[in-house]
Amino acid sequence: MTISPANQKNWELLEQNDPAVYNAIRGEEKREMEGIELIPSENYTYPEVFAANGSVLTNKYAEGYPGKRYYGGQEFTDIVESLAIERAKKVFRCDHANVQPLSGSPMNQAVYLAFLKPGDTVLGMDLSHGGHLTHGHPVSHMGKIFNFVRYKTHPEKQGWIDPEEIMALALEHKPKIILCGYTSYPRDLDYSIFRKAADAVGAITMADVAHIGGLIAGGVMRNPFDYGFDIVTTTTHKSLRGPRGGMILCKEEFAKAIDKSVFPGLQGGPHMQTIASIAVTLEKALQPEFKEYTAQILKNAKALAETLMAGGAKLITDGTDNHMMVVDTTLSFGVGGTEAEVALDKAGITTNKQVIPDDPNPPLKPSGIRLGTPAATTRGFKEAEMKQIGEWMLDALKHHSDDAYLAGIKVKVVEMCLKYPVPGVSA
Ligand code: DSN
Repeated sequence: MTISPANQKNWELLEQNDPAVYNAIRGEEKREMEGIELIPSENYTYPEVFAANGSVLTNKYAEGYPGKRYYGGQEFTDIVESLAIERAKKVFRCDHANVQPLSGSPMNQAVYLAFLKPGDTVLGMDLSHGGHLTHGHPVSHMGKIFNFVRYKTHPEKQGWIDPEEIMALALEHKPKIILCGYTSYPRDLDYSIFRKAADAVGAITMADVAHIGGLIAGGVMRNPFDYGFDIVTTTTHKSLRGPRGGMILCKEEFAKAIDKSVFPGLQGGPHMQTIASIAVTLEKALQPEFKEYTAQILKNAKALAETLMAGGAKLITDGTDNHMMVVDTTLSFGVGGTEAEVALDKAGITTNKQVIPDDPNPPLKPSGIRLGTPAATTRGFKEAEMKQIGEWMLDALKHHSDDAYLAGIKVKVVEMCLKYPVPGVSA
């Protein structure tokens, strides 16, 4: 990565004046360079995003929207936000884009608050079956303000969504919003099921595609707008590879209410350094290489899933259509999700513990782990490396309490990782 003299000086100042923070950042760089990142919601962003995200735009307040701001000095902030909006509309083929949500939770909250009154009903996916906290989990504020009815995956169909249940729940509860999307569901969605249920009860359709936003942008997974969806939300840092942020994309008829809900309804000044970074990310997503990248994410996920299943791992739904796998480590290897996460960490492979559908165990001690391939693919790993990683994982899970054995795997992991630079980080 080329570092400008001023930028280099900034790092020197940080090292001198706050060595504790400086060293923690350097430690994280080393961790990212030496380990295999399999948390499905994480990625390595672009060098250009590091530049935009660490730029002077962090100094600027820009409440409002391009051409209609509450502070002066907006000639450059208007340029970056307009670019981000136009590129988002092109990438996702939609009428309108709001690029100001600070991240995933506020983006979903802004949609609910735009269209619902307290007590109104939303139909969304249960967290333990693949949904997200903001999809109405009782511990979330949204779950307390609105009446969320939560669908689960089919108990006899290996964790697959049950179309009949969606329609039956819609007819019974008459939600104002029908929400689909997930954080731990390893399949694509048939959006027409949700559209049909919404049409039957006059609901708004909303898809939270945070995990698969990049895969939709690359054209390798279905786009909810092709199925008549009204609103799509996505974070920008997962499969899209951008900075941490969120976007709300919608049909024209919802645009005004969405914009008003984000600002001034929910947020104040947008983070312009993030918005510039989102613009950079979306320009990348429009290039042919991005399509190849996203296709490789899916190939890598299949290669990893097949290796794990061949070695005795039970995957929820017995495979994957997207970038993600949920492994029942308890059933497969007699190892709980927490122990599996710790053992894999010791082997240099980062995953996260994960509840499985109808998990008998609590979220901090769940039955499985969740894996994904966006970060590994960014690094340049292909099917052969994924197969090797799968073998190491199987080995680590079978020797989960043997620290010396796990340390031996880590040596091989580090050796392989150092051959594949982390963009914007490795020299
Ligand atoms: N925390 C994200 C994930 O890991 O899926 C969702 O917000």
